[in-house]
Amino acid sequence: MISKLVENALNDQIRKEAQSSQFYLAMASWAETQGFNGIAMFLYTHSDEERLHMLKLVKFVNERGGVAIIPALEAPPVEFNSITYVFEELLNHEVMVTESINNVVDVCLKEKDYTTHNFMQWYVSEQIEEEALARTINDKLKMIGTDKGGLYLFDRDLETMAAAPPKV
Ligand code: OFO
Repeated sequence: MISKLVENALNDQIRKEAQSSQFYLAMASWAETQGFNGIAMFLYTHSDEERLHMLKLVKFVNERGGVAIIPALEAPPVEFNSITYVFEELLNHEVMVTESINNVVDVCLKEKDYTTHNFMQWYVSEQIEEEALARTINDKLKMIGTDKGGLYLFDRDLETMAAAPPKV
């Protein structure tokens, strides 16, 4: 059984994962309209992964005697300035999610909830990977700068990455 404080922290995380999925979906859709099909595929896949992160939390909360709350979501932007901006925003968003996960872990420790603490370790590792990936992508984009040929190859690279099966 989870405490009210742990339940609230997990429900807050459910909202953040759902919001991430929504945000990346908007990025994917915009990239698709700009002709970047590989980047769009990568972002669609990323959006799906965030939904799975949310779902995993929903099931855990309910399994542990709490009540998962399916949240209303803010509308994400329709337009993005550039591909560089999209991935800068993605990295900023992941950093915010990492902080939020650390906060859930903190609440678990304060409440001496070692079961939820253990469950959350998957998210801790996942964030290390996601932040690292987002940083690598941002570094590549910095190297590419305004080179159109570079961006074309980058788009193809991300298509290959998107084809990799999701980790759940
Ligand atoms: Fe759910 O891992 Fe990104 O936000």
